[in-house]
Amino acid sequence: MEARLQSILSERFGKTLDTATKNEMYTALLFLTKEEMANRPKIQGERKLYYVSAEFLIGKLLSNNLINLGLFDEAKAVLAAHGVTLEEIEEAENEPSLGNGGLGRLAACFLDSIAALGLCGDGAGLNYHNGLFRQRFANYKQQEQKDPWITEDSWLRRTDVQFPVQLGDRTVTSVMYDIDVPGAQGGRNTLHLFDLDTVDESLVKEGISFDKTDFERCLTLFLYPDDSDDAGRLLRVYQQYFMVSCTAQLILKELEERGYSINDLHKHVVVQINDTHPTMIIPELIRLLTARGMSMDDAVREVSLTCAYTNHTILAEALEKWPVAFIEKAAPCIMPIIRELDSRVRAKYSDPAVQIIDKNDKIHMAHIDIHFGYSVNGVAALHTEILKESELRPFYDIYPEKFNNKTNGITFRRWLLHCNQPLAQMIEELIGPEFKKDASKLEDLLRYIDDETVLRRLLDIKMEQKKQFVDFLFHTQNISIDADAIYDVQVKRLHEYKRQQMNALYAIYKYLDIKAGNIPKRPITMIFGAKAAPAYTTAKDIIHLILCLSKLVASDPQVRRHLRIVMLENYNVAKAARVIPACDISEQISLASKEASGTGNMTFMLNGAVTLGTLDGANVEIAQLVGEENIAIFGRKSDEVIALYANGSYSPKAMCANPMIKRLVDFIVSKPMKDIGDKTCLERLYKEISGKDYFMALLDLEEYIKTKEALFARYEDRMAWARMMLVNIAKSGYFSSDRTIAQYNEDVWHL
Ligand code: 26Q
Repeated sequence: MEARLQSILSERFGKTLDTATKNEMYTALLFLTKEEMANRPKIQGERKLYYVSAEFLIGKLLSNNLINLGLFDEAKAVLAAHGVTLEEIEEAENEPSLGNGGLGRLAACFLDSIAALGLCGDGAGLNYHNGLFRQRFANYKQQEQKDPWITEDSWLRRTDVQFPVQLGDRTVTSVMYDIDVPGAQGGRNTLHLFDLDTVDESLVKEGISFDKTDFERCLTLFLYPDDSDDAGRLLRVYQQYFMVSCTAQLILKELEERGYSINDLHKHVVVQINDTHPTMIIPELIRLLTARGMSMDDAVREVSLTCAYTNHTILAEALEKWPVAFIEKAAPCIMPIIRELDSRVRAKYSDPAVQIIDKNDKIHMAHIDIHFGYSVNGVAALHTEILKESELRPFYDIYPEKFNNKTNGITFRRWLLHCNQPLAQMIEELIGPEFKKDASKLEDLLRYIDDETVLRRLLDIKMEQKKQFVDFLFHTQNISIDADAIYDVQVKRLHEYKRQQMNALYAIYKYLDIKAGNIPKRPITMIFGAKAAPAYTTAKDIIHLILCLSKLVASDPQVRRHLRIVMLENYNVAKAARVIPACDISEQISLASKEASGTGNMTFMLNGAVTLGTLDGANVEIAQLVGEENIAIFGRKSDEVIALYANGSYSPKAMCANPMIKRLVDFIVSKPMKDIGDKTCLERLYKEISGKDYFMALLDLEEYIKTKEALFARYEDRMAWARMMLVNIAKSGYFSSDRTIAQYNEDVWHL
């Protein structure tokens, strides 16, 4: 490898490994890795999966690719011999933030696992020129900046594959870029990202706003452009139709190249629809098949046997419904097909709840997937049960055989082998290397449950990771924190149902308690990281609250020794890989029934954090695996919450009858807070929480505080804590995305 790197550096930059800059070294490694991947055979199969998704939150790829190519250790050694670390080199890589959060990161983990299992499956999505915005803090508020990531040398490979797509009354020509996905055991798959050559990056001037009228110039400029206006919403439909039309044309082109007939589509192709954003692939495939001479009946049947749908959310506002007029304008070719599908449903079922086009002329995208796909899955056991019993109940009554659960997972190659190398090394010393291929082998760690030397090493590794994080935080945000404190971490997208505001109310509780003279046994560092959707006012107000609290605490010499509140700026995949290995307590505190699964909860567990959480999403399965003595569970159960919504009896005003709760909520608009922050934002948030509290942050607040205090107390018995860490790591094997993908393949894909 050393010789090849030297030759790339000399050819391209006239440099050597000792004279090259870090950027040049990165580029040399990028070239070498791309060449290695290109030399690998494509994974082949009789049946091919297309995982279609509007998001692929792949994050930086260099280390992940090196690991899968088996070149990671060698690369580290070569660099070390020249006085640099791979970590330093990786800083030169831009992070492709091509996703919002969980759903996009899941798609990236899945691509890694599909390739690792040697399954023939490609991803298909859009080549956004800007990822999710870059977050900056100014005046204790979030500001959004564009986040371009494509440079002359990147992981993208331009292909000569082009397709015509009719958008509105114009026909555009797509261009396809490919990113190789190497499998950990050999071979490679591909992520296909579609784009338009006419897209004009100079359209973006200030922040992230741009003229949305000319879709040929702005189609793939941004991931989910702000949809607070009609132009934004319409652009999103253009994006979705463009994505699925290109994918459908690719599928049929490859089917033909592989020598199969369109009449056998479902025998050779399976399409996994990642939430409803790619739903239009169903009518588009039907359209293309009928255009090739297939009858409507046959096309509908063939496509229905080919497509499978995953639901990722039960929040009403996230269930996509598009006005007929939008589809008519943006994707006129498929509107007749959607009407045909709607009339087929009407002919069979009279229940308005299962119809595709409702009485307000809105198209329910999920209904298309459920009627005209062969599989519907939720992403954690509880979530799937809620889909069957309440959210999608009328559909479950019609098609019980279509419903199945696939509990999410994460790729251990990125979330252990890469991000926590000391831990991976220790595990290998203790139980051998098999866990790298079969994560369930991690259970062998339980042999060491009473081994004090092992437990102490576990604590030492955590301390080492915390020190690294201390350096990182200082270097990136100029904030100094103490590695001896308890690190209590909540990092995820900002949403009221995830209840960052409840955690902030805990911070107020702790602040006031310390002011009253109750000094905690050990300092506590509360770490937050979250981006708020640009148009989501309450979410932005919660960020403002956290940043103001952070300032209040940091500037109080009496308090800051015992409590710190840190908000990570621009939380992304790279920052996750830094903070998760350093975490002691993983905050998974969503309102029960609202978090479909969560995947951060799994990543923290794998890295030896103890979960403080509600019985929501995959937390339920974590609790079953580790046992109640190795997790801190609190709060109302999902059925109680569902009942509260059903009978409308929840009232934040009633909760404020508790003087302790009232005091914490009132503090949001207290003088010390208004002296720091923006009165309008704080008052608006106060009104929201004390008057509406739609996601019931106050409901579980008291129990949350008690449970958290008790968990902090348990931290003091270091051996007992290390034992909890060990059990969590040992039991996390179930959450490997290799397991999830094996189950999709077994039950749904049959590749
Ligand atoms: C909806 C309507 C209009 C425009 C956009 C959307 C939209 C955009 C993004 C709806 C949903 C999303 C993203 C959802 C998501 O990330 N869900 C998360 O998926 C994870 C992987 O399954 C789960 O672990 C999380 O629990 C779930 O919140």
